[in-house]
Amino acid sequence: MLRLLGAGTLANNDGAELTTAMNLAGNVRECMTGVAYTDPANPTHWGTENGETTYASYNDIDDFDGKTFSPPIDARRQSLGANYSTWSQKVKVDTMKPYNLQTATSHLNLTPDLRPTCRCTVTITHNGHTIYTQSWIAAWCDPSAP
Ligand SMILES: [Ca+2]
Repeated sequence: MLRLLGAGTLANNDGAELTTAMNLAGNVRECMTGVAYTDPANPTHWGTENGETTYASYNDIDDFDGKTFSPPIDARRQSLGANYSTWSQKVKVDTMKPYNLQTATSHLNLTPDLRPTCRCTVTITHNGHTIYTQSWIAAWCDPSAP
């Protein structure tokens, strides 16, 4: 009986850990949903631009590439603080071929119309172990199109 209860407790702990990880991934996805596809002032540049020194100042998707948030952030880009110090959110942004979303390609310093799709991936780790990974596709939209 004790063995059964112990197994149930372990399963509950694993479930709670996965739920937390899924929510932390959702936080990053929500952060990145509200920003531009490319930097409005410098659309051919990949990564953070001059002056974008904190995640609060990131204003386009590729600003998040390669960044790790630990402690993690919420959807409003606020740190979740010491209670989550053993968790991290790691972000990767890849340019994908628009006619084959399974294939990554170099973003070079192309304008967004020449690299119109990217895959955003957030990996959640807890105590150094990967718990959850989520990916989604973001696409550029020509603002001059009718
Ligand atoms: Ca930027």
